[in-house]
Amino acid sequence: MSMTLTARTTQDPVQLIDAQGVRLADETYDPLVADITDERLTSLYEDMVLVRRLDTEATALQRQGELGLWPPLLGQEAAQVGSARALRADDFVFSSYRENGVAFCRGVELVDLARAWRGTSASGWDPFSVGMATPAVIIGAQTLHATGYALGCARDGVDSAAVAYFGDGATSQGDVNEAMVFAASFHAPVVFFCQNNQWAISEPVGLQAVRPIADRAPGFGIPSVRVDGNDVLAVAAVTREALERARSGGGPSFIEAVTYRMGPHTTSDDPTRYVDPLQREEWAGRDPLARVEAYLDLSADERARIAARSDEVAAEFRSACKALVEPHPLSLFDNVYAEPHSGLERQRSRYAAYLRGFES
Ligand SMILES: Cc1ncc(C[n+]2csc(CCOP(=O)(O)OP(=O)(O)O)c2C)c(N)n1
Ligand SMILES: [Mg+2]
Repeated sequence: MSMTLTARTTQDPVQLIDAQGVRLADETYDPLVADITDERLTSLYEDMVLVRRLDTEATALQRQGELGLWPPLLGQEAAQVGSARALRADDFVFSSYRENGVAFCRGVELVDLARAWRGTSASGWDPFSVGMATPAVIIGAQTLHATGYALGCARDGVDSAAVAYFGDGATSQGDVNEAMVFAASFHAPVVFFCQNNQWAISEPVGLQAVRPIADRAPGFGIPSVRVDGNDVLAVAAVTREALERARSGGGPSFIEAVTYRMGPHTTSDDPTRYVDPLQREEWAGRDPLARVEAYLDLSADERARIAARSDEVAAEFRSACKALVEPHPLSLFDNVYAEPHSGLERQRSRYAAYLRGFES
């Protein structure tokens, strides 16, 4: 497993394993991943295989009418696993709907993930048990939550960090820009982790960003880095660097993980109407799993063990999903306020009367 020295400009994404599986030496980032031996890289690879299998199963479950919706993360496994595995348990993640691979790494129970996307709970899981808030569907809102949480960490005097995950499209949203202003002004220990998957639904990134997205952050006073988002090792390295900055009082960082959304925006989308198949094919050649497979050259036994484990995860997810009990419609009104609320009570009783109209 040879190393080739790479020369990098500020525009070039950080890359430690290229698309062919060649390990590239990098004097800045190699020390940050010196402890990631082949054994630990195999573990990251296993995570990516499991996450991909889970994603495929979830997409199939939606097609079979078992999930209400699923936002596939096919192609973005390295960005999610590499960053999530760089976190400590006491760090806190604020994500969008796309980060189901991050949720898996944080230890969100499969049944909780299923209930969020089957729509049998108003939320999904207890955020404090896994250090990850439930997904934000309001584009970019979670960057403000992360910044506020990070300021809380600083005031508590702990060295935990908050990480906000969001997409390329979200960087044009006001919330994200406001979050960066606050984070920079108050040195919040927050990492802005942008997965540039080249699309905001059907809008290509070039329509809203004439320069690399990472270039926006320095204008707010936030250091930024572009990383090959399909290179799990490089993603781990830049995330560790950003976390270290946050922990040591260096304030916020911005990471642009350059990747590609290989599937639809969600299961409600038909990307064949706007994706150029040649572009997709080009990105297929940069697959995040294939390059680690080429680099590690795993034995057939090891591959079989990982494949079997991934089938177990998929089966567990499927059975947990199908066993979920449909909630009573009136449960929608539970847990909205901690104390009785007359306006809500009025709505509840009207809705109860409406439901009674269906009783024969
Ligand atoms: C405030 C807000 N505006 C619009 C939408 C509709 N919407 C849902 S996903 C999406 C595109 C987001 O793209 P990006 O930030 O790149 O994330 P990706 O889906 O690619 O992961 C939009 C506009 C929304 N959910 N919230
Ligand atoms: Mg996007």
